[in-house]
Amino acid sequence: MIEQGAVIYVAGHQGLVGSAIVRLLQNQGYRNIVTRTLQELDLRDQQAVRLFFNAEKPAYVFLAAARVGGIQTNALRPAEFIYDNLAIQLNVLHAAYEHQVKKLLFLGSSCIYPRDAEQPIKEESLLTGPLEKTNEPYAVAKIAGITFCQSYNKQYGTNFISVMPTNLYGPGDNFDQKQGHVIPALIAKFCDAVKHKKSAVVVGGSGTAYREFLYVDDCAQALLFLMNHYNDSATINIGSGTDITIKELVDRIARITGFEGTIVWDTKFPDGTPRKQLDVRKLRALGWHAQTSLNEGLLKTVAWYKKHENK
Ligand code: GFB
Repeated sequence: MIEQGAVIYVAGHQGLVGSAIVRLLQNQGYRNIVTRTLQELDLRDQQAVRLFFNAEKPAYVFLAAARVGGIQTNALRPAEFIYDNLAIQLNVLHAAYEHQVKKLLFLGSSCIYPRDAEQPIKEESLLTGPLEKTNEPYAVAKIAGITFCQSYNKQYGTNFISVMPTNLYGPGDNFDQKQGHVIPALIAKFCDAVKHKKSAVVVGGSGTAYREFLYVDDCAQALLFLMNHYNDSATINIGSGTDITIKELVDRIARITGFEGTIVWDTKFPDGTPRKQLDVRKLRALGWHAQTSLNEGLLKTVAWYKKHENK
């Protein structure tokens, strides 16, 4: 278990997952939480990262810093996705080893699995088939991070665990209608349409793709649970265990935001991988399962967005 007075570094504390981890650690009474904004510490700068670890000497690290984005931003910025994610991982993981960090949790993503993996996707499916093209640079970077953790654990005896969450959403997400993932992008679109009394909302794809979603505060609970109870080099999935079609998701978000106009499907927009539901039996066997239903999570996220949208 993380000792109450331990120095805990949360890399990426202003992002969706990082901010949820900080909220949870604070609620649990941890007081020695170290964070740095991008302006204070660019994790792509190896020397700056080394100086930071030397100064702060964290015992535990949650590596939740990454360049992330929805399907379209992955397609538009492949070079930034692979460079930034590889650079961040290389610098933080190596510095954690050099500075004898007690334990590090590396955050991957469900998009690391083969596009046509058997559903629900088991951890063992990794590298058994071609990746989904729309987010291959990001997936390759994350797979490199997993191999990095496993290699350092083997050669140097580090304790770096690699966890693979499904699609996450919730307070603190990026609600940009173009750059965001599907749930925040749709919430922003529908709230905007209701606010400005628009008669139609354009949504992407065919609506036939399936996606699994996990509320980010549930994910933070799982991350702390694994930091305290999981010490194996093998990856472990984190998910809600259920998935729905994008069409069903669109209908739910329209209903929750009170939009009653027309929904227009932009079928030129990519559907991405047809399905990527995670097999979460390994995590459930350890004693953790998600608490927040999709409806409850969507209600909380829409309320949060309305309160913060013009901040
Ligand atoms: O979250 P998302 O953008 O990415 O979800 P992925 C895309 C799915 O939602 C596709 C549909 O099937 C889209 O056709 N969709 C419908 C929309 N309307 C919209 C919209 O307005 N915006 C967006 N973004 N999608 C991501 C990876 O894949 O999964 C990331 O790109 C990361 O790197 C994340 O791994 C977990 O779920 O397809």
